[in-house]
Amino acid sequence: MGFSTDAIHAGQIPDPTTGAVITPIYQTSTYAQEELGRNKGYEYGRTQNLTREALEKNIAALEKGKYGIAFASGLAAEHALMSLVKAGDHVIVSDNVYGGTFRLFELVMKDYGIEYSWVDATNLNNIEKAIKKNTKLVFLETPTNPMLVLTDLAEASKVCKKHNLISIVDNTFMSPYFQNPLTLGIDIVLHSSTKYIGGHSDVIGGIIVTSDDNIHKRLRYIQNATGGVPSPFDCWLTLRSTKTLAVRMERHNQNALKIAEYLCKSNLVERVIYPGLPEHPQHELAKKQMRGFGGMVSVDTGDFEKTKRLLKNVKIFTLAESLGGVESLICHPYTMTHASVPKETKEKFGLTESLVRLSVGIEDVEDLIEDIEKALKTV
Ligand code: P1T
Repeated sequence: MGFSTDAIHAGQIPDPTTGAVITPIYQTSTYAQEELGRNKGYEYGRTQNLTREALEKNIAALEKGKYGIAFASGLAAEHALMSLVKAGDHVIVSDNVYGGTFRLFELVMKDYGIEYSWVDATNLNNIEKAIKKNTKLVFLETPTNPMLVLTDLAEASKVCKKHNLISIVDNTFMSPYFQNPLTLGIDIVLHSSTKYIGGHSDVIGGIIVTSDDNIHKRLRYIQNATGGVPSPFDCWLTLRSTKTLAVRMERHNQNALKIAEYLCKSNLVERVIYPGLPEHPQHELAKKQMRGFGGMVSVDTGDFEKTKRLLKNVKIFTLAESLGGVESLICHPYTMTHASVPKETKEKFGLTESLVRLSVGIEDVEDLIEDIEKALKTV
């Protein structure tokens, strides 16, 4: 099936009781059991929920995987992934990931005895060099938040397979519409479904997709045992959103490219980062492993005062955390999304105080460009 057909139909069957075309919100914490030891396969809401199952099947299909496992947030999903390792194990992570991922790994999981190495994964030799006897997982984010740096996933998966390591990709920025890491040999895909998958800035969620039976079995067990599950209503909202993912992503992509091109020509900023620009150092890799370039554009004005003016004076772009919604957002990663990351680490990969991250929405692009231009020109 094509992407949009799957997005609209996969995992969704008319309701067995009424024939309702849209999967209902099974808002129940428990299920009546016919007699001791006999039930309809549903015992307790944390363990099984039909709205959640529909969402899991739907996103698994979009990511070309066998199994989806939904969580209450992207970070709850990442936390569950860390249950695949135990004290004394080592995890390799691409540097410059979402600040909350850094915080979870470095400032929480490390205290449980898990060891992390942060590597520049644009060069796969760095992954190979970081491998130790106790390495179990490789966690990659591509393109990264907010520097939009890429890792070659086909090559990275080869390195992981050669050393018997489980590979994980945070695919939040591309959504399943533009990138499918499992088809490039990656074992596990993770999304903050709060972002493009949810698409309307009204729901927090996370989802993991894999085709590996053993990994699925373990994560399904962890989902129930640790309990970070999404509510039936949140699953329903997310399912409603995936139906339009393809059309939204096309428009995000078109708008972001136009804004990136405009900013490149404008002389109002110092640096524009967008994988769809031929100037992006990994533009060829982006074309190879992605089907589009997404809606995220990072811009360095070169001057913190100018950045503050831009953040303050935009009218259509809203100054806020998060991304991937239909409405355009603007953010200051240095003090917002990446506040937990030490100053030196941020500056090492170019995340300066004057950097601004745009989550380009699906409004009329002329209005968005005018909004940025006016704000940049304000003295
Ligand atoms: O917010 P949550 O649903 O828990 O997802 C965490 C997360 C994971 N991975 C990536 C790449 C992310 O960008 C995020 C969340 N990011 C933001 C809130 C942000 O503004 O960047």
